[in-house]
Amino acid sequence: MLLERITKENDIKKIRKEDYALLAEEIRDFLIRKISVTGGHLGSNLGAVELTMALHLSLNLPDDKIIWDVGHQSYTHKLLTGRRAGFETLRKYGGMSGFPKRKESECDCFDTGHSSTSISAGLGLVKARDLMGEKRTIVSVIGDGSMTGGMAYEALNNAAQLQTNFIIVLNDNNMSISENVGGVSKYLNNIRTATGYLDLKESVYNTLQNIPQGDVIVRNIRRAKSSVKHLMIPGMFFEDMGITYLGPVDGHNVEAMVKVMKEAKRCKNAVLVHVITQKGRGYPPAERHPARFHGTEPFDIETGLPSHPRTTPNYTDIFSTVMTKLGARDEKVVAITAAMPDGTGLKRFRNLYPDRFFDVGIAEQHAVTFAAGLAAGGLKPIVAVYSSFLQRAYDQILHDVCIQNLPVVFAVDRAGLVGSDGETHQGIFDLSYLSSIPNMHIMAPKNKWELSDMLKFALKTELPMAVRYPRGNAWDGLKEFRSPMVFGKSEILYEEEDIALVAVGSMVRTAVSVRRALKEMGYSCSLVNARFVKPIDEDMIRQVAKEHKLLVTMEENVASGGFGEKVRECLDNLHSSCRLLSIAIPDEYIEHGNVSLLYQEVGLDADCIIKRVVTAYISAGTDPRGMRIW
Ligand SMILES: Cc1ncc(C[n+]2csc(CCOP(=O)(O)OP(=O)(O)O)c2C)c(N)n1
Repeated sequence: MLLERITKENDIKKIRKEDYALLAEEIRDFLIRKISVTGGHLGSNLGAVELTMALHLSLNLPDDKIIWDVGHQSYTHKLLTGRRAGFETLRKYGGMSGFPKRKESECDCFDTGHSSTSISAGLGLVKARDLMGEKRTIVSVIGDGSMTGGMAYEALNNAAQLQTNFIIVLNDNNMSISENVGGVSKYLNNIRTATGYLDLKESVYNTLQNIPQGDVIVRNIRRAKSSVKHLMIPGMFFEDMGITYLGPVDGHNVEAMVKVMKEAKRCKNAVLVHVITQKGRGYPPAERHPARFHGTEPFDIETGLPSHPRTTPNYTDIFSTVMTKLGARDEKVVAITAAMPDGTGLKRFRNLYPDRFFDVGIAEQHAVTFAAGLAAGGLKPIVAVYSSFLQRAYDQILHDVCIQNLPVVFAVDRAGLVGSDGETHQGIFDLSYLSSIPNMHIMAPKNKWELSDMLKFALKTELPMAVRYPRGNAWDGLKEFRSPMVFGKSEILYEEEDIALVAVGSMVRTAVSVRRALKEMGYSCSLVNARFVKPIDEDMIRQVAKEHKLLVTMEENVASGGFGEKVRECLDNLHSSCRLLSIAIPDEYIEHGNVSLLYQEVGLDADCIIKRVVTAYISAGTDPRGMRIW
C-alpha cells in the first residue's frame, strides 16, 4: 500500500507521479473506512484529497506553513504528516483532534475551528516571516463557504497591500455545509461556469506559441501583464483589489495544482489560487448528500445510512417544530441563520415560509445586526445560532440589539459541552457573555416542553431574549411540572430543607438524579429549576437561603460570569449565612471527547456532584465562619 510508505511529512515526495491517482484512492478508502466508525467530517475531506497532496508536494513542511480555515478538512494533511494511527481515536477523549492542533504536530501551525480566520492568521505569519528575515511559504486554505465570512474580506483588504509572497488557496466546492449563498457564491459560480480550467487556458497559450507570430502575441500579453493568469479574465474582483488571481484549477488534478503552485510561489504579492473541488468526491452517498456527510455520525459504508439511527427527537427538532408553529401564527415572525439551516433546524421553516427565512452565510455578526434591523423595522426576528459561534457577535448583540432594546430572540443551540468537536465548539461561555450585557434576558429550559414554552414566551415579551439549549436528545422528564412562564421567575419543583439544588436548564435533569441519591443517603433536599439566568430570581434565592443550610447551583457554563457567581452576589447582598456550592465548568478550554466523559472530567456528572455536595454539607455544619464559597 502506498499510504503505508508515508510515515512523516514530505514522504509523499517519494511517490511516483503515475501513482498519485492510486494514492488518492487509498486515502479516500482509508477516510471512508475510519470515519464510518468514528464519525467526523467526511465530505469536505474527500473533496480536499488531491488539493492536500498537491500542497504537500509543493511545500516543505514543517518549515512552510499551511493554515486550514475551519480546519475540518485537514484529515489528509494529518495522514500525510505521520498521523495515520491517530485515526483510531479520532475525536475521542484523549485521542486525535478533528481539527489542526499545534500541540498535536509541528506541521499544524495554527489552531482553527471557527470559520474565516485563515487569511488573517496567514497574513500574520507572513509579516512575522518577513520581519524575522525568514524564508518560507505561507499558504492559507479557505473554502467558498468560509469566504462568506466578513473576516476573510478584512484580511484580503489588508493582504492586498503586501509586496511579498502570500498564497491563498480558495477551495471552491460550491457548498458551505448546505448550499452556499449570496453574491460571492454567485461570483465564484460565474467564474466556474464561464471559463475552463487553467490547463485549458495554458493550452491556448501553447497554441498561440505554435502559430506564426504567436510568440509575439504571447510576449506582448506577458509584457502587458506578467503571467499566465492574464490569458483569462476571471478573478477581476481579486485582481482589482491588488491580489493576483490564478485559476480556476481542477482541484482533483494533482499535477495541474502543483504547476499552479509553482507559479503562485513566484508572485511577489498576495496571490489567490482558485481551486474547484467536489464535496464528498469518490463516495457516492456523500456526493449525493453533501450536507448530511459534512459532519457525520458513524455510518454503514454500503448504504450510507447512520449505524445508530436516532429514535428520539433532540432539542433542535423541538425548536424546528415550534418555529413552524410560530411562523404559522404570526406573519411577523422571521428566522435567520448564519449558514446552518440544517444544524439549527430551520430547514422546515425555510420550506414553509421562504420569504421569511434568511440564510446570511457564515456571518454571525452580520446576522445579529441584520436581525436588529428587521426588529427596528417592525418584524419579530429569531436568530438560531450555536452558542460558540455567537461569541463572534458580542458587540453586535450589545451595540445593535441591546442598547436599543430591540425584540430579537436568540435561539442558542449547542449550549453546554458538545463533545467531539472540542475546545472551539464547546458552548460553555454564553451565560457569561450574554449576561454581561444590559437589557439582555436569558432563559434555559429543563425539558422539551419548556423549550417550546420559553420560545413562545420570549417572542411575546418583545425584548432581547436568549433561550439556550443543549445538543442531544430532548429530555422528556418532569413532564408533570409545567407551570406557566412568569418573567424573571424560577420554578420550585420540590420543597424540603437542608440542601437546595438550584439548577439551570440541562442541569435540572442531573439535579433530579443527585437529589434522588441524596435522599437515599438521608438528606432532605429541595430542587429549583432556575428558568432565568438573567434576570435572576432574587426572591427565590432569598427564600431558599433562609430555609436551607446549603445552596448548590448547577450550570453547564464556565464558573466565571455564570449563574453561580450571580447567586453568590445575591447572597452577599442579603448577608446570608447560607453556604454556597457552585457547580460549573472550570476556567479552562475543554477538549474533544464523548460528552459523558467530559462531564466527569469537569466534575459535572452526578457522582462527582453528590460527593461535593455531601462534603460541603458536612463542613457547612462545622465551619464556624458560616457562608463560604466553594
Ligand atoms: C464562525 C463559524 N460559524 C459556523 C461554523 C460551522 N461551519 C463549519 S464548516 C462550515 C462550512 C464551511 O464551508 P466551506 O468553507 O466552503 O468548506 P467546505 O466544508 O465546503 O470544504 C460551517 C458553516 C463555523 N465553523 N464557524
